Amino acid sequence: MLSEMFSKKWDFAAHRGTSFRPALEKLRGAVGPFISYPFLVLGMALLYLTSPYAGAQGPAERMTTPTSSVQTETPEERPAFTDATESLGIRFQYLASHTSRKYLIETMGSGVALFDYDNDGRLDIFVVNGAPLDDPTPKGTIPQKKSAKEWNRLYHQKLDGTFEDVTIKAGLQGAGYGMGVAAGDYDNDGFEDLYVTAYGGNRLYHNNGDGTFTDVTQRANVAGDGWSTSAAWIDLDGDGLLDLVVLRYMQWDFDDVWCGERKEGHRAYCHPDAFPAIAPLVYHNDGNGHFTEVAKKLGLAQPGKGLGIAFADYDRDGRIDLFFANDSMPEFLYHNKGGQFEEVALSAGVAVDGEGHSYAGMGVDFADYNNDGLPDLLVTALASQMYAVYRNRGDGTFAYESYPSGIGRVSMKHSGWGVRFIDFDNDGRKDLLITQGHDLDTIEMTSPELRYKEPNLLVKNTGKDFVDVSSQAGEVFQRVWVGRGLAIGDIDNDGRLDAVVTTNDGGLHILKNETRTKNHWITLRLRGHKSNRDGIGAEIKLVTGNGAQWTTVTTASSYLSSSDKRAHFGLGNETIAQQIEILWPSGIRQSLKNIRADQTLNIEEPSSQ
Ligand SMILES: [Ca+2]
Ligand SMILES: [Ca+2]
Ligand SMILES: [Ca+2]
Ligand SMILES: [Ca+2]
Repeated sequence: MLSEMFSKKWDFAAHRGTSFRPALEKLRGAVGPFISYPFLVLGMALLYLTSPYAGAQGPAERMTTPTSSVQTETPEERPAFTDATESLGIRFQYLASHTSRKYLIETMGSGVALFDYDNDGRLDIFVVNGAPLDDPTPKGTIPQKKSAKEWNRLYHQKLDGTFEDVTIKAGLQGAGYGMGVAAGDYDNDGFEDLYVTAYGGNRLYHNNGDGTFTDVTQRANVAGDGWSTSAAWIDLDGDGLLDLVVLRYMQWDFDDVWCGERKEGHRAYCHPDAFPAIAPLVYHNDGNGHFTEVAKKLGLAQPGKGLGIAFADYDRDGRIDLFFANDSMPEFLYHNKGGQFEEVALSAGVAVDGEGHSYAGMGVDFADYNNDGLPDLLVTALASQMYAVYRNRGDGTFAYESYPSGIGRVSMKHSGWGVRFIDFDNDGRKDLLITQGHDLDTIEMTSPELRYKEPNLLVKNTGKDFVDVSSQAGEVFQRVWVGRGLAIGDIDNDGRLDAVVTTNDGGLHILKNETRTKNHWITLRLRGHKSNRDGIGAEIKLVTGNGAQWTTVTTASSYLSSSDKRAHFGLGNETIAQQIEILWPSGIRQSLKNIRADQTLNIEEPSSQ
């Protein structure tokens, strides 16, 4: 009870720039974790009474207790996604160049972005492609694209909802063996720019606003080297300019290493343990088109095996924190101390699983699934490891809840990559969409109960637990792919979140959400002025008669991919959002009242509170 009160009050007490954490840490250091709670709760309660939130609808109950506002699914409501790729005019094939040498790079790609590059209000798609590999490929090789079939692709969504390939006009054919992509307007000119990661050097493309992009990598100083994976745009120091965090997988080269049985057809991709970890690249945006690498300076240079990145202010101290999903070693949670970061995953309870084991952390999302105002974590992993669910307790620590949440049961035999919490049925509770498929194409020989190709996973958040609803959600969830990237966004602007999925050495798939529901929704497109133009890092609280929901504006999370920056909320049967509170990265707070449902709202950052 006490901890429940604590976690509820924590949100109400949160003010950007006002940190309660040092006080908490001091108290804990002095008197231990349990004795400090009453003091803290008392303080929080006082703050609550003087807070602008006092008297507002309280947050919904946590996952483990049934909520009073649960809406039972009526017979006519049914989850449904269809594969609309071909009918929308997209034919893409990812070239992974699998070889007999089983270079690890072949099985990891690739990523996809959903973003609106021409500001016509319709989401466009950018997909990353590989490059040809020789068999064997000499050590030290940086693979290069040689023909159009290896190009990255930009697809523009036309007025009628179909897509046209505009890669050549845009100048986005790319270079090298691509991995991931991150969209963000780094120069605040109103046009989304693209950062594309690869093995052997990354590229930054400035969006010129006329349908063309310019490769500004050298001038911007953001090429990096080694094997880059997921990247995220986020303003780390609050100067209104998006900085860039680029994860790297490992110290790796085209060495001819045999892993798996020394038997014809049994050679396998090597375990990450065979390669040393490596630090990420963190680029500070200097504001003049130039970036400076600051990973070490910011305390973010701990070597890892980074595959997925997500961010949220988990301890509600007003500063965005970072989570790096590492493969087969402890995960990293970087607490933002204001200018410096401290890696706290172990003490926060998110470094390992419930039994203290590390696992193959791949994709990640950092979002509040139980509507208590505290961002939670989901990290995908390989089959027989379970996806990790970490529920934010509100005291700077997380509870490993893969079993009680139901995620353990639905993920035990699967290997997950891209993941996002999405409220696909607009009932006000964040569900989950996950791309799946093993990294080893030999897995069925060594583990006959597991599968290399797997269907995507759709998991419904019932308010009590997570339930696998894939089998009811359409034929597309019966199809088996080597799923990798996943980006989320409302592609047809009908109020239902759609998805784009990439597959290793396979096609790109548009999953159109055709869920039948009478539920209402609101989508918010933020435009920052003092803050970064995208509003990335803004925290939004939306209150309806059913309770409150929270989200952090981001294009990151998932795996190698970049999602629509617009914030989407399902409103259930409510037709009005009584209140929308936005905490901009600048610290400016904005409050909107009685907003009509079923619309996309453009929100400008006010010049002051
Ligand atoms: Ca567009
Ligand atoms: Ca721009
Ligand atoms: Ca924080
Ligand atoms: Ca839902």
